[in-house]
Amino acid sequence: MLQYVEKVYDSVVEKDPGQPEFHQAVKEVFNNLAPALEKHPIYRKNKILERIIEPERQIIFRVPWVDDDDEIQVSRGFRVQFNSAIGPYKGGLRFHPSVYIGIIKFLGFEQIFKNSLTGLPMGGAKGGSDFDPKGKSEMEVMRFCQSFMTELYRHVGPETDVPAGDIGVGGREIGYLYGQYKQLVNRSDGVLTGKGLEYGGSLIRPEATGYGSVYFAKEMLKVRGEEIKGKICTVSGSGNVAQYTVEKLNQLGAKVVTLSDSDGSIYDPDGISGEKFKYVLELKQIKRGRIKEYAEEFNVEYRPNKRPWDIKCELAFPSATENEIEREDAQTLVDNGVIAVCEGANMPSTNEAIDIFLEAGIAFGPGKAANAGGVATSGLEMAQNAMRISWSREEVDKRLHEIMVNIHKTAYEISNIYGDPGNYVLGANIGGFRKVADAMIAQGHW
Ligand code: NDP
Ligand code: 2IT
Repeated sequence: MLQYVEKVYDSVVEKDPGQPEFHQAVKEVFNNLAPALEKHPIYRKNKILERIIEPERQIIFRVPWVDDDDEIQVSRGFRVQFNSAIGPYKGGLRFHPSVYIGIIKFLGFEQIFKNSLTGLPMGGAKGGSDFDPKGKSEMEVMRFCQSFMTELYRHVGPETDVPAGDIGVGGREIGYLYGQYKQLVNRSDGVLTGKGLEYGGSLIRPEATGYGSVYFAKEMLKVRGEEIKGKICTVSGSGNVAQYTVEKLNQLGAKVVTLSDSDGSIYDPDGISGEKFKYVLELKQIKRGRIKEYAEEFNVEYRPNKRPWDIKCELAFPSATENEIEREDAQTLVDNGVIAVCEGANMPSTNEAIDIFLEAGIAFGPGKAANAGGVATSGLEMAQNAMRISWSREEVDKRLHEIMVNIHKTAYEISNIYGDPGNYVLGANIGGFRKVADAMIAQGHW
């Protein structure tokens, strides 16, 4: 890292020492920016690094709610509006007990560059709560969402900040949040994305992150004269992103042999497809059960507390959470002959794991590029809401596909320009950064 870049990075750690995930995300981006800063001194002159690491606004609020035993519970709510240089703040909400300001800042920081890469006018933000939806009744989830929006509504709006889903926030939660927003402002507008189809949602938004991740993998493989068809794939997680990654991989003729959740993973060497895939959707979307039940239902191996990465595969799609591929997992994947790793989750690989992938010369799709299909399709939902129309499945899917092809092209071309062809980490970081930095300069010093 250039000495100057290192100095700015050190100041981040010094100012907020208790936020390791945020430091990790900044380091990953900063590692690649030195050559761009040398080539374009205007960024340093305008103090872009010093400005970009400081969120424009951070909101932390009390979320009181009443549980089914009539007890008052108090959760903590967050919205970090990180950067609005290229458009209204945009990014998901995460409900998970591990949420604190450091997690929201890492996700918000990633979102700035990811949204820039989509080519759509969206700034970066993230929010959420330490509320744990697991094991809560339908009414408890509803009351929590209503209380959360009772504060959040004054900070968001279709031209200001447009939240969406992330871990623990899917169609059900977006519905309750939207209902409460409408009660409070007496307006039907596109303040959230991931809405139900009946009230302004977009076709393909539920599928978009998973589909997009596979479209990105397809482009990376194309460069290497390879294809998805016939490949053995491991997928982690079993939530929204994992489910639609599996669906698209099956459609393209690959075989998916693993899924996981925070309790463990399943290994099905015959492939998770057909009726078995339908069972996963029902298990996770309706029953809200555990992935262990799949192993019991279909008599396959359940591996308690184990991630999928020791299972031999050609393509790996980490789609659960941050830091789920550590150094040893990365080495195991490489030793077992993995060709491509495509990040459906945000920051699933540690920086040490990324180094192993890059050194091994495999195709590595970093999250901010590979999982951008979700937010890109959120951008398409915003566009449809603004026009008061809805596009067909085919129309949205075609646009999503085009966007993923373009993100791949941008990242690949930039990796070439900077002399490290096929390094998508470098390509995505510089590609995402430059548009935001140029917009910040154009709009003056604020
Ligand atoms: P879901 O809540 O639908 O699913 C999350 C999955 O990951 C579950 O299987 C969950 O298991 C598992 N998981 C969550 N936390 C942990 C943990 N600490 N350790 C092990 N497993 C865990 O979320 P999504 O599928 O929407 O999100 C998955 C990832 O994709 C996240 O990193 C998210 O930020 C990212 N992402 C999501 C997008 C979207 O549009 N939804 C867009 C781009 C990225 P369990 O049920 O046991 O908690
Ligand atoms: O991490 C992400 O890009 C998301 N959770 C989706 C954000 C969005 O606004 O659709």
